[in-house]
Amino acid sequence: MNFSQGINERYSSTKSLTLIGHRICPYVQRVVITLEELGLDYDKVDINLSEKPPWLKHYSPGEKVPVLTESGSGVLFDSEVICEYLYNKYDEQRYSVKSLEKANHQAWCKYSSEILNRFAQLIYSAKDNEAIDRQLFDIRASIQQLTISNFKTPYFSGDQFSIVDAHFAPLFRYICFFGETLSYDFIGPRSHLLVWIKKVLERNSVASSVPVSYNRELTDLIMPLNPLLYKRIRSPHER
Ligand SMILES: N[C@@H](CCC(=O)N[C@@H](CS)C(=O)NCC(=O)O)C(=O)O
Repeated sequence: MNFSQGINERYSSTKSLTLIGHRICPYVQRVVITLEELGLDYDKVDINLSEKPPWLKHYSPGEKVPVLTESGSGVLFDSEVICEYLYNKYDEQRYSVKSLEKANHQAWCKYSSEILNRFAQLIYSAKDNEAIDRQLFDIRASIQQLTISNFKTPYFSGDQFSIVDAHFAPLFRYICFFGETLSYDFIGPRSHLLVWIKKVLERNSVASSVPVSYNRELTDLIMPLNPLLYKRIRSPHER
């Protein structure tokens, strides 16, 4: 029995693709969006990250989600790698994309991960007001870099939604959530980035990649992890 059969049997999954994920994880969202965009049939199994199943370490050395299993093929971890694999295997248009453009896409996907990781640091590591402010400032600076970048609209490559949009989608969701709840302006007025963000967040695959109670679930997640950030989210003008 191979690894992927093992997971499929554990969760009585009948589909060829099974995504091991978490309800609101931004990295998992990227894979859900990609699977939806490519019209693939899959099962999603959400796990509790505070009580990780013991088998997770066999599939993902950092014991992180997402993990994707494909019966007959094997198991993959890491959202960037999983999305790249899926696009390369299942998107017919991807074959015509030139290698330089593919490499350029990968670089942008990596940049989106850098900013996403800063948001993770904000939630998990910035435990006093100074650290929170510094982290917000750094995130804003990385996003400002984006605003001067030469991407097209409405999506990153123009009219076609691409792997880069799938990578930025959860980041855009964070920008909206923290921008609104902390009354923090990450972008500034009149940026063409706003067009891109709006268009991506409106997309069906993106909107349906999180539960409708996403904002409350994210707030509940932050509460025990970072009580000060939680307080600032609840009362943004009180310090
Ligand atoms: N670089 C990884 C990051 C994945 C990641 O950090 N996932 C988080 C959930 S949002 C996780 O599994 N955390 C569990 C842990 O760190 O213990 C990816 O892109 O897939």
